Amino acid sequence: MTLAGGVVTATTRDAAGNTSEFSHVLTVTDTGATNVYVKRDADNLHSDVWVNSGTPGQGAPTRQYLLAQTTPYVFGGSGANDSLTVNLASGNPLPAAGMYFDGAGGTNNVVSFIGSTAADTINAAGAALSLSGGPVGNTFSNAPMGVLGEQVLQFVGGSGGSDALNLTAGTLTIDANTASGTANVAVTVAAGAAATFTTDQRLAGLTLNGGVASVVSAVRRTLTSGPLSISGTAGRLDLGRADLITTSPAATIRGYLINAYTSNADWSGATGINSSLAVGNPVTYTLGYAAGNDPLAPDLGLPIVPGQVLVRPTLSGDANLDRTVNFDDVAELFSGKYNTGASASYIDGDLDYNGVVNFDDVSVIFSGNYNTGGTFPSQDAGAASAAAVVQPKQETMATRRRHRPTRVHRRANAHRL
Ligand SMILES: [Ca+2]
Ligand SMILES: [Ca+2]
Repeated sequence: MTLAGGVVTATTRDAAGNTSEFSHVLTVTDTGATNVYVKRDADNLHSDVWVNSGTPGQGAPTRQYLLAQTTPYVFGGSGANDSLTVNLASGNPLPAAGMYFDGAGGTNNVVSFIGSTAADTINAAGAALSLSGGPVGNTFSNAPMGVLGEQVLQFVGGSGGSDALNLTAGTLTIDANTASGTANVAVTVAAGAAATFTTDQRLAGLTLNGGVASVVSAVRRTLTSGPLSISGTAGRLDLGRADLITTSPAATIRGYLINAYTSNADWSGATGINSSLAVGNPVTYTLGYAAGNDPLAPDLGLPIVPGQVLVRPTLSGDANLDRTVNFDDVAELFSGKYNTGASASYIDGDLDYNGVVNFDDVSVIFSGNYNTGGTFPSQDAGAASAAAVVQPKQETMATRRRHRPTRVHRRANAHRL
Protein backbone atom coordinates (compact mmCIF):
# COMPACT_ATOMS: atom_id res chain seq x y z
CA MET A 1 0.00 0.00 0.00
CA THR A 2 1.36 3.42 -0.90
CA LEU A 3 0.27 6.70 0.60
CA ALA A 4 0.94 10.12 -0.83
CA GLY A 5 4.53 10.83 0.00
CA GLY A 6 5.36 7.55 1.58
CA VAL A 7 5.16 3.85 2.01
CA VAL A 8 3.04 2.04 4.53
CA THR A 9 3.90 -1.48 5.45
CA ALA A 10 1.80 -3.82 7.49
CA THR A 11 3.37 -4.53 10.83
CA THR A 12 2.11 -5.26 14.28
CA ARG A 13 3.83 -5.09 17.60
CA ASP A 14 3.24 -6.98 20.80
CA ALA A 15 3.21 -5.54 24.30
CA ALA A 16 6.96 -6.04 24.56
CA GLY A 17 7.48 -3.91 21.48
CA ASN A 18 8.43 -6.79 19.17
CA THR A 19 7.19 -6.39 15.65
CA SER A 20 6.01 -8.95 13.16
CA GLU A 21 4.20 -8.85 9.87
CA PHE A 22 0.47 -8.59 10.07
CA SER A 23 -2.24 -7.50 7.74
CA HIS A 24 -4.18 -4.70 9.36
CA VAL A 25 -1.81 -2.34 11.06
CA LEU A 26 0.34 0.51 9.87
CA THR A 27 3.99 1.37 10.10
CA VAL A 28 4.88 4.46 8.18
CA THR A 29 8.34 4.28 6.73
CA ASP A 30 8.44 7.55 4.82
CA THR A 31 10.03 10.72 6.16
CA GLY A 32 6.96 12.95 6.01
CA ALA A 33 4.55 13.79 8.80
CA THR A 34 1.70 11.30 9.00
CA ASN A 35 -1.62 11.95 10.65
CA VAL A 36 -3.78 8.99 11.61
CA TYR A 37 -7.31 9.38 12.91
CA VAL A 38 -9.37 6.51 14.32
CA LYS A 39 -13.05 6.38 15.17
CA ARG A 40 -15.41 3.53 16.00
CA ASP A 41 -17.63 2.70 13.05
CA ALA A 42 -21.41 2.87 13.37
CA ASP A 43 -21.53 -0.92 12.79
CA ASN A 44 -19.82 -1.42 16.18
CA LEU A 45 -17.72 -4.15 14.54
CA HIS A 46 -14.96 -2.03 13.07
CA SER A 47 -13.04 1.10 13.62
CA ASP A 48 -12.40 3.43 10.74
CA VAL A 49 -8.96 4.81 10.03
CA TRP A 50 -8.19 7.97 8.08
CA VAL A 51 -4.56 8.52 7.07
CA ASN A 52 -3.44 12.01 6.10
CA SER A 53 -7.01 13.00 5.36
CA GLY A 54 -8.01 16.62 4.96
CA THR A 55 -11.39 15.70 6.43
CA PRO A 56 -10.63 12.97 8.99
CA GLY A 57 -13.69 11.37 10.51
CA GLN A 58 -15.79 12.19 7.47
CA GLY A 59 -16.53 10.26 4.34
CA ALA A 60 -14.95 6.97 3.38
CA PRO A 61 -12.13 5.93 5.71
CA THR A 62 -8.70 5.00 4.40
CA ARG A 63 -9.06 1.57 5.97
CA GLN A 64 -10.72 -0.32 8.80
CA TYR A 65 -9.76 -2.83 11.44
CA LEU A 66 -11.84 -5.24 13.49
CA LEU A 67 -12.68 -4.25 17.06
CA ALA A 68 -12.54 -7.93 17.99
CA GLN A 69 -9.07 -8.49 16.63
CA THR A 70 -6.72 -10.11 19.09
CA THR A 71 -3.63 -8.26 17.96
CA PRO A 72 -3.14 -4.59 18.75
CA TYR A 73 -3.51 -1.80 16.26
CA VAL A 74 -0.07 -0.29 15.79
CA PHE A 75 0.85 3.05 14.29
CA GLY A 76 4.58 3.39 13.90
CA GLY A 77 5.40 6.96 12.92
CA SER A 78 7.93 8.45 10.58
CA GLY A 79 11.03 10.51 11.22
CA ALA A 80 8.90 13.67 11.13
CA ASN A 81 6.21 14.85 13.55
CA ASP A 82 3.29 12.46 13.43
CA SER A 83 -0.09 12.50 15.08
CA LEU A 84 -2.61 9.95 16.22
CA THR A 85 -6.12 11.18 16.96
CA VAL A 86 -8.50 8.89 18.85
CA ASN A 87 -12.11 9.99 18.57
CA LEU A 88 -14.23 8.66 21.44
CA ALA A 89 -17.49 10.23 20.29
CA SER A 90 -19.04 6.99 19.04
CA GLY A 91 -17.41 4.69 21.59
CA ASN A 92 -14.00 3.21 22.25
CA PRO A 93 -12.33 2.66 18.87
CA LEU A 94 -9.48 0.52 20.20
CA PRO A 95 -9.44 -3.15 19.29
CA ALA A 96 -9.70 -5.71 22.09
CA ALA A 97 -5.94 -6.11 22.13
CA GLY A 98 -5.28 -2.38 22.46
CA MET A 99 -3.29 0.08 20.43
CA TYR A 100 0.33 1.19 20.15
CA PHE A 101 1.70 4.49 18.94
CA ASP A 102 5.37 5.10 18.26
CA GLY A 103 6.19 8.65 17.22
CA ALA A 104 9.64 7.48 16.15
CA GLY A 105 11.66 10.53 15.07
CA GLY A 106 10.46 14.11 15.37
CA THR A 107 10.11 16.39 18.36
CA ASN A 108 6.42 17.17 18.27
CA ASN A 109 4.59 13.85 17.96
CA VAL A 110 1.02 14.25 19.14
CA VAL A 111 -1.49 11.84 20.62
CA SER A 112 -4.88 13.49 20.66
CA PHE A 113 -8.21 12.42 22.11
CA ILE A 114 -11.61 13.77 21.16
CA GLY A 115 -14.02 13.27 24.03
CA SER A 116 -17.54 11.94 24.02
CA THR A 117 -20.49 13.87 25.42
CA ALA A 118 -20.10 11.91 28.68
CA ALA A 119 -17.37 12.37 31.29
CA ASP A 120 -14.13 10.93 29.92
CA THR A 121 -10.92 10.52 31.88
CA ILE A 122 -7.55 10.09 30.18
CA ASN A 123 -4.78 8.72 32.38
CA ALA A 124 -1.26 9.23 31.07
CA ALA A 125 1.36 7.18 32.85
CA GLY A 126 4.49 7.50 30.81
CA ALA A 127 4.44 4.72 28.23
CA ALA A 128 0.79 3.83 28.84
CA LEU A 129 -2.41 5.76 28.32
CA SER A 130 -5.72 4.54 29.62
CA LEU A 131 -9.27 5.74 29.58
CA SER A 132 -12.00 5.47 32.14
CA GLY A 133 -15.49 6.87 32.41
CA GLY A 134 -17.40 7.80 29.34
CA PRO A 135 -20.26 5.86 27.80
CA VAL A 136 -20.42 2.09 27.67
CA GLY A 137 -17.56 0.75 25.63
CA ASN A 138 -15.33 3.75 26.27
CA THR A 139 -13.11 2.11 28.86
CA PHE A 140 -9.86 0.63 27.72
CA SER A 141 -7.98 0.61 30.98
CA ASN A 142 -7.71 -3.17 30.67
CA ALA A 143 -6.16 -2.79 27.24
CA PRO A 144 -3.82 0.15 27.64
CA MET A 145 -2.66 2.19 24.76
CA GLY A 146 1.10 1.97 24.56
CA VAL A 147 2.92 5.12 23.57
CA LEU A 148 6.51 5.77 22.62
CA GLY A 149 8.12 8.90 21.24
CA GLU A 150 5.15 11.04 22.26
CA GLN A 151 5.79 14.66 23.22
CA VAL A 152 2.33 16.20 23.14
CA LEU A 153 -0.93 14.98 24.62
CA GLN A 154 -4.10 16.74 23.56
CA PHE A 155 -7.49 16.34 25.15
CA VAL A 156 -9.21 19.57 24.32
CA GLY A 157 -12.58 20.40 25.79
CA GLY A 158 -15.88 21.29 24.27
CA SER A 159 -17.28 17.79 23.79
CA GLY A 160 -19.32 17.86 27.02
CA GLY A 161 -19.07 15.98 30.27
CA SER A 162 -16.70 16.68 33.13
CA ASP A 163 -13.54 15.41 31.52
CA ALA A 164 -10.20 14.84 33.17
CA LEU A 165 -6.63 14.46 32.02
CA ASN A 166 -4.41 12.88 34.66
CA LEU A 167 -0.67 12.94 34.13
CA THR A 168 0.79 10.43 36.55
CA ALA A 169 4.28 10.01 35.13
CA GLY A 170 6.55 11.54 32.54
CA THR A 171 6.90 14.96 30.98
CA LEU A 172 4.48 16.04 28.30
CA THR A 173 3.24 19.15 26.60
CA ILE A 174 -0.44 19.26 27.44
CA ASP A 175 -3.24 20.92 25.52
CA ALA A 176 -6.50 20.65 27.44
CA ASN A 177 -7.95 23.94 26.30
CA THR A 178 -11.68 24.51 25.91
CA ALA A 179 -11.78 27.16 23.24
CA SER A 180 -15.27 28.47 23.99
CA GLY A 181 -18.11 27.89 26.40
CA THR A 182 -17.63 26.29 29.79
CA ALA A 183 -14.21 24.70 30.21
CA ASN A 184 -14.70 20.98 30.81
CA VAL A 185 -11.26 19.37 31.05
CA ALA A 186 -9.55 19.34 34.44
CA VAL A 187 -5.82 18.58 34.56
CA THR A 188 -4.07 16.78 37.41
CA VAL A 189 -0.31 16.31 37.66
CA ALA A 190 1.02 13.74 40.12
CA ALA A 191 4.32 13.81 41.97
CA GLY A 192 7.22 13.17 39.63
CA ALA A 193 5.26 14.19 36.54
CA ALA A 194 5.55 17.47 34.66
CA ALA A 195 3.10 19.19 32.33
CA THR A 196 4.03 22.01 29.98
CA PHE A 197 1.48 24.38 28.48
CA THR A 198 2.58 26.30 25.38
CA THR A 199 -0.71 27.95 24.39
CA ASP A 200 -3.59 29.75 26.10
CA GLN A 201 -5.52 27.30 28.22
CA ARG A 202 -9.01 27.38 29.68
CA LEU A 203 -9.21 24.51 32.15
CA ALA A 204 -11.99 23.30 34.42
CA GLY A 205 -9.39 22.98 37.15
CA LEU A 206 -5.69 22.40 37.75
CA THR A 207 -4.46 20.12 40.53
CA LEU A 208 -0.75 19.74 41.16
CA ASN A 209 -0.43 16.83 43.57
CA GLY A 210 3.30 17.12 43.92
CA GLY A 211 3.76 17.58 40.18
CA VAL A 212 4.88 20.63 38.23
CA ALA A 213 3.04 22.56 35.54
CA SER A 214 4.87 25.20 33.50
CA VAL A 215 3.77 27.69 30.89
CA VAL A 216 6.51 27.94 28.28
CA SER A 217 6.02 30.46 25.51
CA ALA A 218 7.94 33.33 23.95
CA VAL A 219 4.78 35.45 24.02
CA ARG A 220 2.51 36.07 26.93
CA ARG A 221 -0.21 33.49 27.48
CA THR A 222 -3.22 33.30 29.74
CA LEU A 223 -3.85 30.24 31.85
CA THR A 224 -7.49 30.39 32.90
CA SER A 225 -8.57 27.73 35.36
CA GLY A 226 -11.29 26.76 37.75
CA PRO A 227 -10.00 25.83 41.19
CA LEU A 228 -6.21 25.60 41.46
CA SER A 229 -4.89 23.16 44.03
CA ILE A 230 -1.20 22.76 44.82
CA SER A 231 -0.02 20.18 47.33
CA GLY A 232 2.89 17.92 48.16
CA THR A 233 6.51 18.83 48.69
CA ALA A 234 7.08 19.66 45.02
CA GLY A 235 3.72 20.80 43.66
CA ARG A 236 4.48 23.96 41.71
CA LEU A 237 3.07 26.14 38.96
CA ASP A 238 5.69 28.02 36.93
CA LEU A 239 3.84 30.73 35.03
CA GLY A 240 6.81 31.87 32.96
CA ARG A 241 5.42 34.96 31.18
CA ALA A 242 1.79 33.91 31.52
CA ASP A 243 -1.07 35.40 33.49
CA LEU A 244 -3.11 33.07 35.66
CA ILE A 245 -6.81 33.67 36.19
CA THR A 246 -8.39 31.23 38.63
CA THR A 247 -11.52 30.86 40.75
CA SER A 248 -9.56 29.83 43.83
CA PRO A 249 -9.85 32.24 46.78
CA ALA A 250 -7.33 35.07 46.95
CA ALA A 251 -6.10 33.87 50.35
CA THR A 252 -5.29 30.46 48.88
CA ILE A 253 -3.45 31.98 45.93
CA ARG A 254 -1.55 34.37 48.18
CA GLY A 255 -0.45 31.37 50.25
CA TYR A 256 0.86 29.61 47.14
CA LEU A 257 2.76 32.75 46.13
CA ILE A 258 4.29 33.13 49.59
CA ASN A 259 5.39 29.48 49.52
CA ALA A 260 7.35 30.14 46.35
CA TYR A 261 8.59 33.61 47.38
CA THR A 262 10.24 32.17 50.52
CA SER A 263 11.93 34.15 53.28
CA ASN A 264 14.74 34.78 50.81
CA ALA A 265 12.35 36.83 48.63
CA ASP A 266 13.73 35.13 45.54
CA TRP A 267 10.84 32.92 44.28
CA SER A 268 12.99 29.83 44.77
CA GLY A 269 10.47 27.76 46.71
CA ALA A 270 9.95 24.17 45.72
CA THR A 271 6.18 24.57 45.97
CA GLY A 272 3.59 27.18 45.13
CA ILE A 273 3.25 29.60 42.25
CA ASN A 274 6.31 31.22 40.70
CA SER A 275 7.78 32.23 37.36
CA SER A 276 11.06 31.00 35.98
CA LEU A 277 11.80 34.62 35.01
CA ALA A 278 11.53 35.74 38.62
CA VAL A 279 13.54 32.74 39.81
CA GLY A 280 16.30 33.67 37.37
CA ASN A 281 16.27 37.35 38.28
CA PRO A 282 14.35 38.07 41.48
CA VAL A 283 15.63 41.66 41.65
CA THR A 284 14.03 42.56 38.33
CA TYR A 285 10.96 40.32 38.27
CA THR A 286 8.23 39.37 40.69
CA LEU A 287 4.67 38.08 40.73
CA GLY A 288 1.69 40.10 41.86
CA TYR A 289 -1.94 39.21 42.32
CA ALA A 290 -5.32 40.86 42.59
CA ALA A 291 -8.78 39.64 43.49
CA GLY A 292 -11.72 40.56 41.30
CA ASN A 293 -13.79 41.62 44.31
CA ASP A 294 -11.15 44.14 45.38
CA PRO A 295 -12.49 47.62 44.52
CA LEU A 296 -9.02 48.50 43.28
CA ALA A 297 -9.08 45.77 40.59
CA PRO A 298 -11.64 47.39 38.27
CA ASP A 299 -10.08 50.78 38.94
CA LEU A 300 -6.81 49.38 37.63
CA GLY A 301 -8.44 47.86 34.57
CA LEU A 302 -7.43 44.33 35.51
CA PRO A 303 -9.08 41.55 33.47
CA ILE A 304 -10.91 39.84 36.33
CA VAL A 305 -14.37 39.86 37.89
CA PRO A 306 -15.50 39.02 41.42
CA GLY A 307 -14.89 35.33 42.03
CA GLN A 308 -11.64 35.39 40.08
CA VAL A 309 -8.05 36.05 41.08
CA LEU A 310 -5.36 37.26 38.69
CA VAL A 311 -1.70 36.32 39.16
CA ARG A 312 0.66 38.25 36.93
CA PRO A 313 4.44 37.94 36.56
CA THR A 314 5.74 41.46 36.22
CA LEU A 315 8.56 43.88 37.00
CA SER A 316 9.52 44.25 40.66
CA GLY A 317 7.82 47.33 42.02
CA ASP A 318 4.80 47.16 39.71
CA ALA A 319 2.15 47.70 42.38
CA ASN A 320 -0.73 48.34 39.98
CA LEU A 321 0.11 45.37 37.71
CA ASP A 322 0.37 47.36 34.49
CA ARG A 323 3.79 45.78 33.83
CA THR A 324 5.78 48.97 34.18
CA VAL A 325 7.09 50.82 37.24
CA ASN A 326 6.48 54.53 37.61
CA PHE A 327 4.83 57.07 39.83
CA ASP A 328 1.46 55.36 39.44
CA ASP A 329 2.89 52.54 41.55
CA VAL A 330 4.03 54.94 44.24
CA ALA A 331 0.52 56.41 44.29
CA GLU A 332 -0.95 52.91 44.52
CA LEU A 333 1.19 52.14 47.52
CA PHE A 334 0.14 55.31 49.34
CA SER A 335 -3.52 54.81 48.47
CA GLY A 336 -4.70 53.76 51.90
CA LYS A 337 -2.83 51.20 53.98
CA TYR A 338 0.66 52.71 54.06
CA ASN A 339 2.07 52.40 57.56
CA THR A 340 -1.33 51.63 59.07
CA GLY A 341 -0.38 48.07 59.95
CA ALA A 342 -3.59 46.91 58.29
CA SER A 343 -3.60 43.55 56.56
CA ALA A 344 -2.70 44.28 52.95
CA SER A 345 -2.83 42.56 49.58
CA TYR A 346 -0.37 42.98 46.73
CA ILE A 347 -2.35 45.72 45.01
CA ASP A 348 -2.73 47.45 48.37
CA GLY A 349 1.03 47.84 48.09
CA ASP A 350 2.39 44.84 49.98
CA LEU A 351 5.01 44.08 47.38
CA ASP A 352 7.27 42.01 49.65
CA TYR A 353 4.49 39.73 50.93
CA ASN A 354 5.04 40.48 54.61
CA GLY A 355 1.37 41.35 55.04
CA VAL A 356 1.59 45.11 55.51
CA VAL A 357 2.52 48.18 53.48
CA ASN A 358 5.53 50.07 54.73
CA PHE A 359 8.81 51.60 53.62
CA ASP A 360 10.19 48.20 52.65
CA ASP A 361 7.59 48.15 49.88
CA VAL A 362 8.60 51.64 48.78
CA SER A 363 12.13 50.32 48.51
CA VAL A 364 10.95 47.61 46.14
CA ILE A 365 9.50 50.23 43.81
CA PHE A 366 12.79 52.11 43.70
CA SER A 367 14.97 48.99 43.47
CA GLY A 368 15.86 49.30 39.82
CA ASN A 369 12.87 49.36 37.50
CA TYR A 370 11.55 52.78 38.52
CA ASN A 371 10.94 55.12 35.59
CA THR A 372 13.23 53.18 33.30
CA GLY A 373 10.41 53.02 30.76
CA GLY A 374 10.89 49.29 30.75
CA THR A 375 7.96 46.93 30.40
CA PHE A 376 7.64 43.30 31.32
CA PRO A 377 9.16 41.29 28.45
CA SER A 378 7.20 39.49 25.81
CA GLN A 379 3.88 41.18 25.67
CA ASP A 380 1.22 39.43 23.69
CA ALA A 381 1.61 39.68 19.94
CA GLY A 382 -0.59 42.76 19.54
CA ALA A 383 0.82 44.57 22.53
CA ALA A 384 4.38 43.76 21.50
CA SER A 385 3.96 45.41 18.13
CA ALA A 386 2.26 48.38 19.78
CA ALA A 387 5.05 48.66 22.33
CA ALA A 388 7.56 48.77 19.52
CA VAL A 389 6.12 51.98 18.16
CA VAL A 390 4.84 53.70 21.30
CA GLN A 391 7.40 55.62 23.29
CA PRO A 392 7.59 54.71 26.96
CA LYS A 393 5.41 56.99 29.04
CA GLN A 394 7.59 59.69 30.49
CA GLU A 395 6.58 61.40 33.64
CA THR A 396 6.79 65.16 33.41
CA MET A 397 8.10 67.29 36.19
CA ALA A 398 4.64 68.82 36.44
CA THR A 399 2.93 65.50 37.14
CA ARG A 400 5.69 64.46 39.46
CA ARG A 401 5.18 67.61 41.53
CA ARG A 402 1.45 67.12 41.50
CA HIS A 403 1.55 63.53 42.77
CA ARG A 404 4.64 63.56 44.89
CA PRO A 405 4.13 63.35 48.66
CA THR A 406 5.38 66.46 50.34
CA ARG A 407 8.70 66.38 52.07
CA VAL A 408 6.90 66.85 55.41
CA HIS A 409 4.57 63.97 54.60
CA ARG A 410 7.43 61.69 53.68
CA ARG A 411 9.33 62.65 56.82
CA ALA A 412 6.25 61.98 58.95
CA ASN A 413 5.94 58.56 57.34
CA ALA A 414 9.60 57.86 57.94
CA HIS A 415 9.13 58.48 61.65
CA ARG A 416 6.41 55.87 61.70
CA LEU A 417 8.60 53.08 60.34
CA1 LIG B 1 2.92 49.76 37.37
CA1 LIG C 1 5.09 44.69 52.69
